[in-house]
Amino acid sequence: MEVAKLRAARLLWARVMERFEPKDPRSLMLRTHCQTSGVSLTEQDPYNNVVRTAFEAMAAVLGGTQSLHTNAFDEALGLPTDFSARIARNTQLILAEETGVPHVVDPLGGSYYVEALTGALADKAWALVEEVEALGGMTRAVESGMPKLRIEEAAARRQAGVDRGDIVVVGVNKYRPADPEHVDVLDIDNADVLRRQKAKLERLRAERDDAACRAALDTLTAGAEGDANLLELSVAAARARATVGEISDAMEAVFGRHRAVVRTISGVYGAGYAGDESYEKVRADVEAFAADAGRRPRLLVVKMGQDGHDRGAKVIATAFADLGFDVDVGPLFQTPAEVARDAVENDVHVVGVSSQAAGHKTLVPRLLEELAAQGASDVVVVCGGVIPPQDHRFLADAGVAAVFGPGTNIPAAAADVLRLVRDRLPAA
Ligand code: B12
Repeated sequence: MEVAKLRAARLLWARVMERFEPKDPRSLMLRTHCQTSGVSLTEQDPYNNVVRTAFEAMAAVLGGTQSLHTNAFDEALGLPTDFSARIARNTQLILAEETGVPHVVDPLGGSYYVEALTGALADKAWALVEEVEALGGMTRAVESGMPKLRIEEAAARRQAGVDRGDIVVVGVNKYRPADPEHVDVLDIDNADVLRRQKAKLERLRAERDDAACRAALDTLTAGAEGDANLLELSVAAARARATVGEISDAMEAVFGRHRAVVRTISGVYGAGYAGDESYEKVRADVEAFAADAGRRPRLLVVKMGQDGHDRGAKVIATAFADLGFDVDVGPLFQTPAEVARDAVENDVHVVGVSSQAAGHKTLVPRLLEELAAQGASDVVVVCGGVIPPQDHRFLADAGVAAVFGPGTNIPAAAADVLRLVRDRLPAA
């Protein structure tokens, strides 16, 4: 499939470029960089990821990529260590130096299957291009939320397939090892990183020519008011040692700041489970809770700190809603205090923190403090996302009721969350 994807992309690129009647025929040639998949890599049985990455890298080369990034096997646990990065690098060296595949142009060209797949993919992708064009182009399409919703639908459908076992993930929903493998994960001291970054900023501000920096930022703001080349002006500001934050502020003064609208989809996850008994059992338990408690269990799914990964949060939100929970979803980049306020205002039973960017050890304890300060320590706090097993104890000690990492089966997690909420309810 990935080989056909690259071949189809090359076809479509040439089709689009032809419209511009390029003077140099090389403009018709698509050059690509590929990264092997991160989302296919698992926390469970992580050495399987070496094999997955090797296959994916091979597919990229067979598809004719010009440049390649191979992911490390500890992808779903944390940032790579020197050990895991070396294996990822060597995967490329073996492909380049031992297999011989890079020496052949389009080695699968002419295969009936790959040609048919390439043609079918090109047609389907072209239909999408036309749909986007009909919306007025990609900028308009993004504004309408269409591409993001399609991605979220695909993610929810795939998650239902994995959770139900229709899509096999070795080591996760089939052939799961009895004794989980222990892997050393790179541990980063967030407080130390913050201290060092602040010191670096202070040094930069002390050493730069402030007048020149201010002038470059003012020119950028003036440029944003007109139709100047903002990239050029931003580069000039960066050369005058302006920070990314200051460069953004200079443009924000004119354009304001983008506020993403949180949209959620419904029914897509549940549809993947139609007629499934264990799924229906969880739904029935949720209904029973609603009957007993007078309202549905209410979950607030949140993203805190500098963490823009929202796919897991969205998948959880749609799946829990399909299972009968009332679900609120917070915006990206919230502070613990904002989350606590939302939890209180929405009177939720449970806050579900989805954390992918390793902020959990800093942000989650603060959230628990904020909840306590706002008189809401009865709210159950659970976490999900990329949280290495060695941090689970730390979070439990801080007051987190459960941690659901990558590979979590959602109906099972929903049953656990429901039980935690029931346990926390005052006895009738
Ligand atoms: C997809 C992805 C991206 C996408 C995100 C798209 C999006 N809109 O979300 C893109 C390409 C944009 C991206 C960018 C970056 N990424 Co990224 N990304 C990933 C990746 C490969 C998969 C995450 C994912 O979507 N998984 C699929 C979802 C469905 O799974 P999930 O989130 O784990 O959720 C499941 C469970 O965890 C659980 N769960 C999750 N939340 C909750 C909440 C509740 C309440 C419950 C009950 C359960 C639950 O249930 C879900 C279903 O099973 C991970 C690695 C990995 N395999 O996890 C890296 C990863 C998270 N990224 C990483 C990094 C470093 C980045 C970048 C900083 C890279 C860079 N230098 O630019 C940027 C930062 C972007 C930003 N603004 O924050 C690192 C974070 C390192 C760390 N934690 O120490 C990771 C771990 C990869 C790595 N090892 O280096 N990334």
